[in-house]
Order: sequence, then structure tokens, then C-alpha cells
Amino acid sequence: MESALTARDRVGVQDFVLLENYTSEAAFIENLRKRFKENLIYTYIGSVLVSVNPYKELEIYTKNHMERYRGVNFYEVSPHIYAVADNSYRSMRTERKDQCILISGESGAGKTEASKKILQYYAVTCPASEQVQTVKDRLLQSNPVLEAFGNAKTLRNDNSSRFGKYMDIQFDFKGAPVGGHIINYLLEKSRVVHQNHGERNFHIFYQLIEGGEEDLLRRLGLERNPQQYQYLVKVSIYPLNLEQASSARDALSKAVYGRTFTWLVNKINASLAYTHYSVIGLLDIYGFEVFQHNSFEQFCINYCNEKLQQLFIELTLKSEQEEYEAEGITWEPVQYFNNKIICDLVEEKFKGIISILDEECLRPGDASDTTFLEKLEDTVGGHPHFVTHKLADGKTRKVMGRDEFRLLHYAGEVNYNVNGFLDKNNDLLFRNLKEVMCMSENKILTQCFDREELSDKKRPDTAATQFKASLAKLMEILMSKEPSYVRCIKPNDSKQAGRFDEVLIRHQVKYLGLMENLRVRRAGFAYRRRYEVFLQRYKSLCPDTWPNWQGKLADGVATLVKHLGYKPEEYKLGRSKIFIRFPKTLFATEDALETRKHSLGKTTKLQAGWRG
Ligand code: AD9
Ligand code: MG
Repeated sequence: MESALTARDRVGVQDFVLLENYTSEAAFIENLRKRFKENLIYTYIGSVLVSVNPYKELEIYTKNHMERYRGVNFYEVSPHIYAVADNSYRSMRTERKDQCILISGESGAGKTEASKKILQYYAVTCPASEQVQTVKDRLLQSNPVLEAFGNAKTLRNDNSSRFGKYMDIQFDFKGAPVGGHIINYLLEKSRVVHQNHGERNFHIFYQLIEGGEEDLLRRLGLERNPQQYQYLVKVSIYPLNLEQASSARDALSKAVYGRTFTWLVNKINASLAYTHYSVIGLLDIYGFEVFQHNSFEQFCINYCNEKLQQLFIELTLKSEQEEYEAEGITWEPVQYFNNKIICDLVEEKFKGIISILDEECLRPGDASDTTFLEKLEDTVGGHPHFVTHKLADGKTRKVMGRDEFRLLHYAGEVNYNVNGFLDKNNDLLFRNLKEVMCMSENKILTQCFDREELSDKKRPDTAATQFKASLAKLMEILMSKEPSYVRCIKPNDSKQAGRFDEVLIRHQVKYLGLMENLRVRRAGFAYRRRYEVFLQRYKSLCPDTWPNWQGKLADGVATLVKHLGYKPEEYKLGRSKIFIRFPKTLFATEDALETRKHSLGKTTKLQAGWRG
């Protein structure tokens, strides 16, 4: 039989906080690699779940697995997306606090799959009446509909979500899912009129043309062959100087598609609306993006990630601090990088990049992408997180283009090319085209293009300002809930099972801020457990606590650790939990338990800690 020590060597630790050398990125990645090789795709950093896309079907999502995680303490079973789902559900029920699960990671890392697994978990394990069953079905079935309209094949992911999604699952007081509500963010409308080489338009077009009934196609005036349509087979996330007519056509197509998508989300919401008691929100949103060529879209996406990182740091630190205070343990301040400075650089009123961009968009005359960049240089040129080709002494930085600015994000540096920023931010549609849409006989179109909009003299908010406002709302929603985090990692760029591309993974560990996360989590104590859980597991190691401790739990734990020879600097006893500073202390105890069980010819019930 394998000892705990060799198991640990082979499959790594199930929680990164148990890494001896927790500040070492190499040790972090080695632990991921060991586990990935054993098909253990999930690992914790405290309560954060790190998930590596296996690119193959694993037998870990069966009904039996769901049952195994139901109502079980987070630490008693091996790390799993179901444990996160179950933990949020139980916190919602017992603490009566709304929850949210934030899923992040780069394209193809497995965010959408993770969110679907969570939804399936609730659909199977939560109580259901006939009416609830209908809602469960609708919640599950909203996915294929939204994926048809909102997902597309890209170079990175054959089923890439081209919109951000926040979904509330609403529960009644019995804990049954009774409704839902979806908010969509920043659909990549430009895909309707242009796709990069090797990518496709939204799935729905091909599904419609290939799968639509003859009668439907005839009514819509469509041919069966996708090759017929320029928008679906265009080959060259063209130079931009298109003629005015075609750019107006494109603007119309984008507006029609974008608004129809929002109409669709509203329809689904109406079908899911129900009076509810508490909610669990799921956020499946684009992760940090750095490409060879980064434009307005990446700027928005990375800004969104800065905001989420800020929230994450604030909430993680806050919850650590609150736990220490609740347990009566002195708080030890943690040094960390506060990325508020970057959020401000982007979003500050008057002085931030979005304000400057808006100013150029609204300025009549010679405003252009170039003048926007010049204004940025004048206004935020001295900012420590902003760089252009211009050096302070008037010379130029050769490695940067003259049409680029670089932001030093918390996750790394990104160069943004300003070409197209003004157009994309303006997102304008000719008034007469709007009028035509309002007069359409198509009911959906007339709902999407409201007549009131035509009489409204006020210029609509720019794309970036709308996005900023929707992010501010999202932050409010998330702040009002108790968060859980799932950080998804893509193991390679070729969508292959079993390939662990270290360079690519190291990048993501950095962009996801995982080392910082671990540092914050490990700043004080590596391990903490409620007294009853700790005592139950290790009581057999001390004659005074075995087979049962009759006194106070805290006294039992104190007796136990004294017997085990814990030194005072190695642990602290709080009100309801023991806090252990170093993993080695815990490992020694765990090994002692393993030895004892072996000598008795048993295996330990809780192998999860070391066996994945
Ligand atoms: V994007 O930002 O929307 O482009 P996601 O959402 O992060 O991206 P997605 O969930 O779509 O990625 O996963 C990409 C593909 O990886 C899926 O289509 C699956 O083929 C594969 N995948 C992801 N997670 C799992 C998993 N847990 N088990 C098996 C998986 N395959
Ligand atoms: Mg996705």
C-alpha cells in the first residue's frame, strides 16, 4: 500500500496552500503538472478552485459523483467543481446569504463547461416539484439557445462564447430552483460582418442554413448553401477604409444582431421570472486577453478583468481579516499589489482613458484615432502604468508602434493599437436606417428598434461608457453576494488531451493572479479547520482524546496537539478553529495517522488531502 508521503510525491497536494515552497512559481506549476498527469484537473487555493481543461471526457461528472459531493464538507472530498457548487448552495441555505460563483480564464480554458457543470449539479441535486422541473429544464435549455446565437468557432475555441454572461439562479425558501435571470455583456457584434481567417460567424447562421426547414428558408429568402453569403465565408478577436455604404451596412447588421441577442436574453428572462428567496449567480466572462494585435475589444475585456481582480483582492482580504477577527486571532497585514491605480487610469472621470476617448468621439472636426493617442500622451503620459513610443526626453521607444499605447496591467503588459478605437466606441448607426428598422413588419425588429429612440435628441452613450456602467452594476451585484472563485487554465493551444504546455500555463498562472492569491491565503496560516473536524480526524493519535473526548472541543484539540508535540509558534487556537502555520506540521500529523492506520491494516477515510 502506498504511504501518504509517496502519494503526495506522485499526485501533489490538493490545496496549493499546503505547498512547502508556496512562493515558488515552479513548485506551483510542478504541482499542477503532477495532478494533470493523473487526470486530477482540480486543485484548491484555499477555497478558490483551479481547474485545468483536460480536453477529454473524464468519468467524474456522473450522478454518483454529484451524490458524493452533496452536503459534504469542502475538505473531506477531493477538489471538484461540484464541491464549489455544493458549498455555495449550503452557504446560501444556512447563512441565508446570496452567493455568486465567478469563473475566469482565457479563451478555451473551460469556463462555459464549468458553468454548465454547476447548473447540471443544481438541476440534479436540488429538490424539485413539477413546476420546479419546468424551471430546471428552462435553465438548462437556455444554454444551447444562447450558445447558438452568442458562440462561434474561433482559432482558440471551437465553441467560443463571444459575450459575457452573468446568470442568477433563483431559489425558493425550500432551496428549490424556481427561476433565473441573465445579464449579457459586450457581445462581439463585429463578428457578424467580419471574421478572422479560420474563424466562423455565430453558430446560428450555419445551423439555420443547414438545419432550417425548406419552408422557413423560403420565407426568409435564404439559400441552403452558406458559400452564398459573404458574411459567412469571408476570408480576409479587410483594411478598414471600406466605402461608406458598406460600412453603414455593416453597422446595421451589427446593430440588428446585437439588439436581437438582447431581445433573446430578455425573452429567456421572462420565461424564467419567478418570485424567489435567494440566488446563486454564475459569472462566465472573458478572461484577460493578450494577442499579437490588441484592439478596443481587448481593452474592454482587460478593463473588466482589472475590475474583477480588484473585487477579488478586496473580498479575499476582507474575508481573511473577518475570519481572524471572528476567531479572535491577531490580524497580520498582507502586502499586496492594489490594482485600483490601473482601474482609475481607465475609468476616472475627465482624466481616465475612457473619458478621453469619449471626448475625441464627441469632438467635431479633425478628431481621429491619432489625435486620441496624442491626447492620451498629453493627459496620462506620465502615469506609471501607461507607456507609448515617446520617451520623456523626446526620443522614441523603438519597440513600440506609433499607433499603440501599452498598459501595464496587474496581469502583464498589453500593447493596444488605437486604429478603429473611435469608430468602435461611437458604434453609430445612420438615423434613416434606424427609421427603416422601426417601420419593419417583423415584430422582433420593431421591438428591438424603438420609435422613441428616434425622437430622442440625446446622443446615445458610447460603447465604452455603456460597458463601464454595466461593469459598475456588475460589481454592485457581486459585492452584495458571497463569492466563490473558479480559475480555469488551458493546458495547450492545440486542444489536445494530455499535453501540458508549461510556457502557456505559466502565463496563465500569472494572468490569473494565482501566485498573489496564494500569497494572500498563506500570509498567516496554511491550514485551518473547525475543532470538531480536526478532532474527529486525529483523535486516535492521542490516548486522552481517543476514542471520544468528553470535554470542550477546544480543550480536546489543545490536549491533542500538545501530545503531538506542536510548538507554540506552529499554531493558534481560535474560537472555533485551529490555525496551523506551516504545511509540514500538518503533514507530520497526517503521516502519523497513516502509519497508525497501516499498523491496524486500515486505510484512512480521508485520503483526499494527499491523494487528490
Ligand atoms: V471562451 O472564453 O468562451 O472562448 P471557455 O468558455 O473558457 O472559452 P469552454 O468551456 O468552451 O471554454 O471549453 C472549451 C472546450 O474544452 C470545450 O468545448 C470542451 O471540448 C473542452 N473542455 C472544457 N472543460 C472541460 C471538461 N471539464 N471536461 C472535458 C472540457 N472537456
Ligand atoms: Mg465560453
